[in-house]
Amino acid sequence: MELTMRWFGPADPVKLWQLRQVPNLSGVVTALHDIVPGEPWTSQAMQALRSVVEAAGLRLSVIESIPVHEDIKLGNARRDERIQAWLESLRVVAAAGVQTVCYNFMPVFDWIRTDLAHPQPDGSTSLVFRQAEVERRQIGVGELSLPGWAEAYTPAELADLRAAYAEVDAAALRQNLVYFLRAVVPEAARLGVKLAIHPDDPPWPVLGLPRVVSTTEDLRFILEAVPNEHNGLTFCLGSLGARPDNDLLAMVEAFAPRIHFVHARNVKRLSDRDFDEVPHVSHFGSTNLARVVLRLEELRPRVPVRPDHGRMIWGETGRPGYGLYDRALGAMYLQGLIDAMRERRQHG
Ligand code: DNO
Repeated sequence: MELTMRWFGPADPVKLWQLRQVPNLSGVVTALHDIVPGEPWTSQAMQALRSVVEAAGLRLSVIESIPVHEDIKLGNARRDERIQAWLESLRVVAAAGVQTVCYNFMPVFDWIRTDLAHPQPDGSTSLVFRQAEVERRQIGVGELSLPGWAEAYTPAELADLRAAYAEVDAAALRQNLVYFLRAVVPEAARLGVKLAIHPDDPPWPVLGLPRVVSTTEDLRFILEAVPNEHNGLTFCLGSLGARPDNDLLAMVEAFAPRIHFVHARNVKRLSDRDFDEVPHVSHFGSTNLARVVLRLEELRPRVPVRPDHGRMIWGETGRPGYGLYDRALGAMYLQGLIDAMRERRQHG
């Protein structure tokens, strides 16, 4: 697989020159983070992003994400207009030579954690999720704050959105996803861009909001609803692996041709609905990460993979989950697995 890392643009405390020094890292995963969801991206901004990445000696491999506006997920009167804007962004991304686009279809909140700096026995901190905690807390400003969404809405907007979702159950959300896919996949195919939906994180309904990208059945439904290879998956081991009934190896076997992007990270499940993020190294987590990555390398040798969330180690401070050090360790673990598989392939 192509080794990549995520970069949050010029405001990211982790710099491109630092990523460039991670051995064998070739690709960058990024987005136009300054453009508000729903606004079409401009080719000028996109080309500028590409130039910055290339000037650092790296390749712009994946866009993560073009945000899907809530009007699309809600399926309301403005969805067609929002879809047109999304397609406009997609065309701009394709024109910059990017062939893989990650997106998600989680209502209101993207990934959710209850603690972004939970102390671990070795003195590091990591992101953790406790179901009881999320249910106990009132969501509002300053609560469950997360990089990405906490600042995205005012409390009034949040209340409106949650009220709008009261009308949208899982079946409706699924239909809205199919509507979106039918509108965007043909254009993605024409542009030669692989779309890769990111699974729900965590992969179950949270805060009374439906989620429809969580299980094997969900993924199968999505892939079959629009049977085109440009309608594909981001295989996020950490998201899917938080759920004990998700058999990741079986999912890889079932969906390999449609897996266009891989997020590798490890979680330790403490119960059916509680987990800690742990080092990438296989035996720390509840998933046999090494086995899944080896199989992915075997079946999908060309797709981009990135180490996902890291812990905070060695005194680093920064964006929770996205410091440099532990993600670089994760990158090297992945590189080791990829090399092992290549050796095996070439020399038996
Ligand atoms: C979290 C990420 C997600 C992901 C989006 C994709 O760290 O994996 O925020 O980027 O869900 O749309």
